[in-house]
This record gives sequence, structure tokens and C-alpha cells, in this order.
Amino acid sequence: MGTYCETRAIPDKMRITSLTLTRFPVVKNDVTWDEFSGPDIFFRIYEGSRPVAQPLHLYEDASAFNTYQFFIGLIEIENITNTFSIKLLDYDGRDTKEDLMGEIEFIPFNPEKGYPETIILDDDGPVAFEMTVEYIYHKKSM
Ligand SMILES: [Ca+2]
Ligand SMILES: [Ca+2]
Repeated sequence: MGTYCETRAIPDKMRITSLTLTRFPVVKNDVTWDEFSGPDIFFRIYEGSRPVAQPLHLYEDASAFNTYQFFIGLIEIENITNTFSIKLLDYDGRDTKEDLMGEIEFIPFNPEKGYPETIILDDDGPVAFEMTVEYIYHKKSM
């Protein structure tokens, strides 16, 4: 068929290949996250209320003036039109609940936006991320 028939199918899955934190709050209610050092940051991705992924390492004593690319294993998203959220957390030791520094919701696949390799997650809230993704098809489209 002609070139105008090249509508791409909806992907079966998406793979997050990198996740970079580009903004986080310096303080929480005017108080630093940790008393004598920067926060020890990591993220957790949720599908609804179910945690589905987090990085392999955290960054200790992070500075809000830097960006941080997290080390991640394989993160694949199957329900790509569901609502996910990423929570940024400050690790405070084994027996302490981590501090929530901010979170942002996203829907991985938006047909109106096409198939970008880089997705900016920024709703002018406390945290922002930049994510690179791959689109995975089980069967070839067209
Ligand atoms: Ca710290
Ligand atoms: Ca901490």
C-alpha cells in the first residue's frame, strides 16, 4: 500500500532505558532532608498503588543543583496506558521509613504525542524527571 498507510500500531510494551532526576526540593518545610548532609535519593515507580521498579543504587548526599541519572535494571511496562507514578524518596536508614520528597504521575503512552524516545515528566511540581524509552512490538506493524 502507499505511504499514507503507515500507521504504527500501539506498542505492546515499553522499556525504560534511563531515568534522570532533573529537579527536587532543597528542603522540606524549610528544614534540610538530612540534618548534616544532603538527602540520599532513590525513586520507586508505582503502577496505581503497586510498586513495580526502583533503581539499583541510591545517590548519597545529593545536591539539588545537580541532575542524577539512576542506575536501573530492566524496567518494562506492560499496561502502557495505565497511570503510573514515580516517587522520589530520601533513604534514612534501615529502621526508618524513607521520606517522600515528591512524586509525579504519568501515563507512559499517549497516542497523540507519538513515539518520543525522550519523555519529560514535569508538572511544575517539586520533582521532575527525564526518561528515555523504547517501544516494543510483539508482532510487526503494517
Ligand atoms: Ca545524607
Ligand atoms: Ca537521608
